[in-house]
Amino acid sequence: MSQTLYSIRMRSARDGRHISGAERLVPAGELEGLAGFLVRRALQHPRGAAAEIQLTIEEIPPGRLNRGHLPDVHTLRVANFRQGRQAALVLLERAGVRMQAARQAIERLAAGAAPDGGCMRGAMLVDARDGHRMEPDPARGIRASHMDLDPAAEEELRRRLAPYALDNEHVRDALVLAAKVLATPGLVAELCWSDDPGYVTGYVATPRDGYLRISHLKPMGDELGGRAFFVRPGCCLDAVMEHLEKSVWIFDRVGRIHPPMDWQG
Ligand code: WAQ
Ligand code: MG
Repeated sequence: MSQTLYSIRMRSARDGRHISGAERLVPAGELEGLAGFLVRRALQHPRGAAAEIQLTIEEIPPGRLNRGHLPDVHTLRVANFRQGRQAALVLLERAGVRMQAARQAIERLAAGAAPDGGCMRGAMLVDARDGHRMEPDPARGIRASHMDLDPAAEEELRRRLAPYALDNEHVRDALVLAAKVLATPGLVAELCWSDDPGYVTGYVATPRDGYLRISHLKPMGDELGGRAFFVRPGCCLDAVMEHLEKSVWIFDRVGRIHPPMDWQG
């Protein structure tokens, strides 16, 4: 892909409350159609129609493009969100996050990690050893940005996800985001569950195990969700934030999609 790419990002809100965000990297010819699609997505969101919608479009200098691969996908079936959070704890600890730091992050997301008790617009940055939060703005958090799938990889991903009924926007977007997190030096794991009240599946992503879906990480109807990026202690915070928000990544290879299995806690 040698043509110039543009970053297009959408962010929507109502009364200052974050509703949704999305972003892609596309050639100029796709910007107009995609802008319409993203606006429609903001207006028809399950968390409510947006009152304010921001679109940002910027050209990407070709020299800034990095290429990478998506993680392998595993699906762990749990009986309920409590068991799911227990599973997340175990998986995070396995990735090098101290038990207490993992537990605290889960509790913060469950309680609403923003200062007003709602969802943050981005992610918490959490020290993997002592659990302290490092993002400069606890309402905004850190937003992973400037990443997308190569068109051929997107087609391949959709083909591989479809037999498991996983070919939806939540999964595709989250996989791309997790891939960028895993490509960020200094991050040891990510924890995520959605803020969409009807979407209860979340995940833990780690460099070694890949993208580990957990069938329930919150109760149905809950509007609180969020993300925690766990940082290796002593690592350079500025470089981590710069990489997550500014470096440009196209993922052109797809990982394996494993059949679901029951969590054996
Ligand atoms: N960077 C950092 N944090 C973000 C970003 C971003 N680009 N986008 C969203 N967040 C944070 C923010 O706090 C949201 O409230 C929270 O994550 C959830 O975002 O395999 O849909 O877009 O079945 O609601 C995961 C499971 C779905 C997918 C996640 O997240 C699967 C999802 P949402
Ligand atoms: Mg959402």
